[in-house]
Amino acid sequence: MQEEVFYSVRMRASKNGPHEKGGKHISGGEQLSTYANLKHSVNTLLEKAISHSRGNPDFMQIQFEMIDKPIKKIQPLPMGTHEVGSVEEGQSVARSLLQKAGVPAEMIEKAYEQVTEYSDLRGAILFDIRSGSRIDDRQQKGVRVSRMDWLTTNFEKWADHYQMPRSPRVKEALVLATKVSTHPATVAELCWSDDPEYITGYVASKQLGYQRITKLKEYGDERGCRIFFVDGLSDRHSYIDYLEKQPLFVQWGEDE
Ligand code: PML
Ligand code: MG
Ligand code: MG
Ligand code: MG
Repeated sequence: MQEEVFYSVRMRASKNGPHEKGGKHISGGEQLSTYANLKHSVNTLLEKAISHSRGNPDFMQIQFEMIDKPIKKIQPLPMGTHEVGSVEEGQSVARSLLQKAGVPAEMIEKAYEQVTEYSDLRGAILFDIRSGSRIDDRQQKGVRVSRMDWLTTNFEKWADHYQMPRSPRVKEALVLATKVSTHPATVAELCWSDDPEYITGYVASKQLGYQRITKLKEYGDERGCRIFFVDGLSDRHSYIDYLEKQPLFVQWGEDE
């Protein structure tokens, strides 16, 4: 039987010009799609970009390209939720989860000192837990994790099973966190949204799973965060290549 061919479909949208000309990041998105479904994928990403709480974009790009490598399938990280009453409580839960995942306390503090500096990047930063410094070379862009998805029917089964909303946001975040944590050099990820109306974030790692924290910033705040804490990264380029290029489907349970 012939394997089905998939396409990576990517969108980025910004305001006051394209990102590379200093525009403000509005939205980004990733899909893996069959040829027959491309129209639907492009529309989903278009819809995401033009109805966004960060504002109306005046630049948007959607592109697709055929995937020429076998697509890995991996199970989603197990999930937990921490209900917190304040940002302070949420951030203290985040710090203790990061420590549990293996990030030394002083490195957590170092990363937090740099959080605001990186809060308007559209991608993630790679933070080395030995040197306490950012080690990607992507400046204002950051690293964009790409070529991943979770088939909607399978995701919805997962969501119903765990009594989670069938939210594309949760799906996309869990897909990304699962992909990132699967690489052996990743110690943990810390993330909260740059969308002003969304204040739940998470800490994720292979051991801890995907640990949601219900309040990591105040409503209205457009400063987001996405840090990958990495260790023993002898080959930074192959790590970034994995994040950007390795195609991967998250799949829950046994069903096809
Ligand atoms: C984002 O919006 O960019 C990140 C959302 C992270 C949290 C999603 C969740 O509720 O689990
Ligand atoms: Mg985004
Ligand atoms: Mg899809
Ligand atoms: Mg966002």
